[in-house]
Amino acid sequence: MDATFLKELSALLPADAVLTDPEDIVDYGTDWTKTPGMPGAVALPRTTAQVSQILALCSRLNVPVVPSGGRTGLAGGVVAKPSELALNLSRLHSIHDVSLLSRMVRVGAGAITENVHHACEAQGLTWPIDLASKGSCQIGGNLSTNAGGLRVIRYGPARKWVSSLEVVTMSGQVLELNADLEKNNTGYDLLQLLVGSEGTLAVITQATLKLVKIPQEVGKAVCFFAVDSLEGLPFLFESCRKGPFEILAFEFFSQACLNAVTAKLGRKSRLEKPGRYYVLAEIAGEQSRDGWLEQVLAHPQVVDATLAESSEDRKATWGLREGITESIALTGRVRKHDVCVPVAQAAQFLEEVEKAASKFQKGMALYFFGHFGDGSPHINLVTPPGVSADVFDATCDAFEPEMFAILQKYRGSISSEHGIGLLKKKWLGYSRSKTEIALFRSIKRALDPRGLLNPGKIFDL
Ligand code: 2HG
Ligand code: ZN
Repeated sequence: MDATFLKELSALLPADAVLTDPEDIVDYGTDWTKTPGMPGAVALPRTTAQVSQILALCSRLNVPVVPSGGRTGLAGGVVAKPSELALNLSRLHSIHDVSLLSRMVRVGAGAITENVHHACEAQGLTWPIDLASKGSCQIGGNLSTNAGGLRVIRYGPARKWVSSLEVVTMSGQVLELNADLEKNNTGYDLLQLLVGSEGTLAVITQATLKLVKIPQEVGKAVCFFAVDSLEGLPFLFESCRKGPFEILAFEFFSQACLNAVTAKLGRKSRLEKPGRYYVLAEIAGEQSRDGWLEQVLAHPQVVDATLAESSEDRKATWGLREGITESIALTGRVRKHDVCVPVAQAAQFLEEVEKAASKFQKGMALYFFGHFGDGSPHINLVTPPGVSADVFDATCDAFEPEMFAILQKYRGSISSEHGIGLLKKKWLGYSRSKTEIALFRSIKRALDPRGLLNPGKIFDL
């Protein structure tokens, strides 16, 4: 990294806020996918003013910048190169008092999501974005990627739960977008443009988050079902939608996922009879559900079911779903896909993908799980035992175009929640037209004319 730049950067920040030792910086150049990366240096500002000065300096000296937070992403969005500065926002972690009147809380981009949940809990409120990575991920990253998580079916993604953003542009200008207004029809919605832009348009430094009442525990239960085929999933979803309760989550996973979790994490299935697929439906409400479960169980596709009502039983059932990513990671190399299709066609789409994958099964194993109720399954491709990394990679390279061609037929999205980052940009054209991508480039140039902010992420300029 250029010596003049490092000298000027060090003059702007306290000594402990600039890291250059390769051992100290290596973790700042990658995310949970472990895509190789190594920034030239890391800056750890504590204030918005410092972020602004750093970006102004980088603009003046033409140094590319990769913003990051908890680095729990799954698309390589924070992967940095030796010519790039990693700008890590972790030290902007303030959490201000919750406003009960407006039901909002102002936080720094580096506030850890779970800490925000804890801070709001005492007031009976929560930020309703619930992610498996909540103990490490940060609000800035949640908003930059428009994170989804386990309760999108009930609350929607992160973009619905933000009222204002403080951001810094590449030239160092600080902007406050929307100022906590509930309504604001004054031209383009820049706040919503920045949510989900993966740090390519501006750097988020603070956010005012919208909160909801913590959902009441009354009548909360987790139904766990085993079904014989993919067709059982829409049947169960429709049955739950018709049921006398509210659905807070509707998740599914395959037998292969259950095997991975039970084997690797030492957990047990909570059902006696195995199925090919499992559904975890979290429900709540005071109305009696007598007879409902029996009626569902009578369907030929439904093999077994159980209802977890106590908080321990609910937690144990959720553990089977929440442990999947970690357990699959232990089985070998993994390629992750987080697609979205219309919910009414999700089972049919998965059937087609399964069929297409059958001729590749010597070199890769297919793991389906995720957010069935949002039409957003996770498709993980995993190395089968005894298969080399090279064979696995070649098999995935051959299968993925087939999978995305199927997705395109359903007019699906190549990313429902993890974003495009670095890893999925070659597939962007399956979900976005040439005209849309050309507009993306125009927007990028308007905010960052020299392409210095998170270069090469989402698309190439
Ligand atoms: C989840 O839903 C996350 O658990 C991670 O989005 C999905 O590991 C994955 O592919
Ligand atoms: Zn997910």
